Amino acid sequence: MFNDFQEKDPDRCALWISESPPASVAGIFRIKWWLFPAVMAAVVFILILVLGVTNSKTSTRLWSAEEEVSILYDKIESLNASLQQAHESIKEIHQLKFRIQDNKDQISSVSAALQQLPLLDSLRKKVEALECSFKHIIQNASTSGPCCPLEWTLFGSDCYFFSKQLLPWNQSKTWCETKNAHLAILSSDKEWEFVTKNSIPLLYWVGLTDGRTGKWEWVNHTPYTIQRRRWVPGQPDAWTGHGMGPEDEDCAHLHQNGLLNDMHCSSSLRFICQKRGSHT
Ligand SMILES: [Ca+2]
Repeated sequence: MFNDFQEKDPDRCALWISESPPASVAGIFRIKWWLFPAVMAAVVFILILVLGVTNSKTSTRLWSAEEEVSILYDKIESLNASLQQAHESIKEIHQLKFRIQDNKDQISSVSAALQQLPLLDSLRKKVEALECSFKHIIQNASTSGPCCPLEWTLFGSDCYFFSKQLLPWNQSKTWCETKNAHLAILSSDKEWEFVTKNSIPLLYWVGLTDGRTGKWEWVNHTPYTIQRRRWVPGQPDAWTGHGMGPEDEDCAHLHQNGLLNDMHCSSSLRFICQKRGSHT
């Protein structure tokens, strides 16, 4: 029966054969021939993709690491600069310390010198007393009255110095003070007469001003009442047209005729110092 079926329906048999043909060795070989390179190409492609992605990730990581290294390098540079600056600051501090020490030594020296000032003043008075004794011996004087330094003139119990140097009023005042004296304070008529006899016909500052309070006073702050007969007529006039500054004329001087005039204190004139005579 089975054979009948094969014989009676050959087309059907052929169809069966074509639907399920037996795999031949050549066919299998052809399939493997193109399949293997394709698989290999796919593998290579995948490998390239994987390597590419991996490489990309590695590159990103390397770039990030480079960035971090660069930042770290900048920080190290900054730290080095800070350290250098700190080093310089330490050097300056050391130098400052030396200077402070040097100033301290100088201050100590000045302090020690200042402590010697009373001794120096005492020595100065002794020298003046000795000078006074010598003067008495030279003059064969029997009295032991007051004495004046060289170039100073004795009148009464005071010594007067008529300068040849010209200075502004304030500097004249200071000059007198360095000689333990003051600008002349004229009290009595005899004193006015003595001083003007020595001052005429030159101009000399005296110790009279209204610059401190607006009222005339002597340099020891003793109030002064204006006596017209002692002043040049029309003075003091507090003139402001001198062009020597905003102040008017606040300082008094003896004019050529021995009378007083107010003048701008910055004017340079001769000056008269006064101090007590020394005793033996
Ligand atoms: Ca005047």
